[in-house]
Amino acid sequence: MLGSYLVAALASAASISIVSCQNTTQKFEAEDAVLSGTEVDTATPGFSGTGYVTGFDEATDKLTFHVESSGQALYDLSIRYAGIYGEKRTSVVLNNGSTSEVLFPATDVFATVSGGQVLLEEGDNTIDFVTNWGWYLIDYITITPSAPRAPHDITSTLVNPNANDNAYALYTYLQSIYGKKILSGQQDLSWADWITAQVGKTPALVSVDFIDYSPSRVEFQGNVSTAVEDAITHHERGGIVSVLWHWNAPAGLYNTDAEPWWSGFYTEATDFDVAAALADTTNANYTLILRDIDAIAVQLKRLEDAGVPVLFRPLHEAEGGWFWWGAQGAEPAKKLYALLYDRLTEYHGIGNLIWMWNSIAQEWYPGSDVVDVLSADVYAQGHGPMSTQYNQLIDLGADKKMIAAAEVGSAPLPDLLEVYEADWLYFAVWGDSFINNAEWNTVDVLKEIYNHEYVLTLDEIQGWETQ
Ligand SMILES: *[C@@H]1O[C@H](CO)[C@@H](O)[C@H](O)[C@H]1NC(C)=O
Ligand SMILES: *[C@@H]1O[C@H](CO)[C@@H](O)[C@H](O)[C@H]1NC(C)=O
Ligand SMILES: *[C@@H]1O[C@H](CO)[C@@H](O)[C@H](O)[C@H]1NC(C)=O
Ligand SMILES: *[C@@H]1O[C@H](CO)[C@@H](O)[C@H](O)[C@H]1NC(C)=O
Ligand SMILES: [Ca+2]
Repeated sequence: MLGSYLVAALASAASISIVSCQNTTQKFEAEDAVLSGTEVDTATPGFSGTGYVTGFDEATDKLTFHVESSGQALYDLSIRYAGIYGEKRTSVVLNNGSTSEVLFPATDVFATVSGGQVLLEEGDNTIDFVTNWGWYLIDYITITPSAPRAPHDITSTLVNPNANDNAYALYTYLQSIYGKKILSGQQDLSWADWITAQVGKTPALVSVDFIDYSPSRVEFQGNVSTAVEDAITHHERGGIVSVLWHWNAPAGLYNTDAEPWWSGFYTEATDFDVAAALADTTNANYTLILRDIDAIAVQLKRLEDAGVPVLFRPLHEAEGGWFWWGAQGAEPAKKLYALLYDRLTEYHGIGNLIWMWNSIAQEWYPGSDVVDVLSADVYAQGHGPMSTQYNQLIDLGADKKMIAAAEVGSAPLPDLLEVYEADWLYFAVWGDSFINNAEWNTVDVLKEIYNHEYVLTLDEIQGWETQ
């Protein structure tokens, strides 16, 4: 997570193909829709109808389509747009409620992207496109009734041939609930305990951050991380544990007032070049990468020795580029992941990990032989089902990998998850300024979610190791 990328719903949107015996696709021209702060234009050729809509420059500028449905039903939304000013994002708001974000890749001409799915109610519905990054052209949208989701086809084995029994116990349990329930989750034990106090239920899953075990932080700070102890605490009360790692760069921290040492996981706070460091194994910076991985191995080993299986999510949000491990593009990020995987599983022989990947784009994917669970971090307000990202991850993993909402700003509403068949394995809300911020989650909504029959809480998963 963190600050400036509240819109970290990274996606390379793939176009959908509509296969149907009868053509039930309905098309709506943007120039015939309701404009608010936006305008019709015709300067860029290749549009359908009499023009397209542009002028998304103020935050509240929008385009509203009115769409009728004969009953409540799920539809695939497709958007014809042009990204002539580069890659952009739009916010799609359904019936003034749930908001999703759609990435518009840069294009020279009009092109089609999937806008995910929309659940239309009987009668009139509104689909708004609101500025977000702005500076795109919208030609038309189509909606097509969604086909039912095919059954999942999840791989029964973990990628590490030496995965231990604890990792398998967790993986087997996760498969048993996948598509039937969602695990509630929270970043940081202290915020999980805050939920217990506010909501009266405790998250099933707690994610901890190994940030403060990064050697380049340890050398600066006087305090000691308690992430391992926190994970063990949650495990001992019957919970499920995930680990992420805001890896402070091994070297090259600017450590200025603007970019202090503790921001050293951000691309903008270090000149550490991951591509150069990985280019040659005799490089001093390659050695520093190994030093850091070995420091993390010590902590993971403590969890392994304590019998704690871990949903391990390293190099998160790589494709965003805002962390140094993603700053040089897909190839170095994948190479670093491969090194991390080999070093931890083979050199250190760590067997308690379920390996998670946390980017959506195909070109960033390290491969199905080194990833057990796919995930995305989605910061969008409104408690929506995040079905765009879910469907993209289904495509990425050919539906053979379970899919988690590893970081969210707003916890998803279970009724929407069920009707969208967005079968996220778990959701984990980020900590300070998200879980405790009514713009993202009111306590009342959290109570509704945590008490919902579809959502598993700590009390409901007791004994999962032996199920
Ligand atoms: C189906 O309808 C849509 C919208 O009217 C149109 O764009 C598309 O070309 C049609 N497809 C076929 C196969 O007729
Ligand atoms: C959405 O809000 C607008 C005003 O902000 C209102 O005119 C419209 O009727 C609302 N639409 C729905 C579907 O509630
Ligand atoms: C560790 O130190 C940093 C910086 O000195 C501080 O921001 C952070 O809150 C400390 N963490 C804990 C767990 O005490
Ligand atoms: C290692 O990285 C640091 C920080 O970016 C850089 O200053 C140094 O030149 C690099 N060393 C080598 C041998 O490339
Ligand atoms: Ca048009």
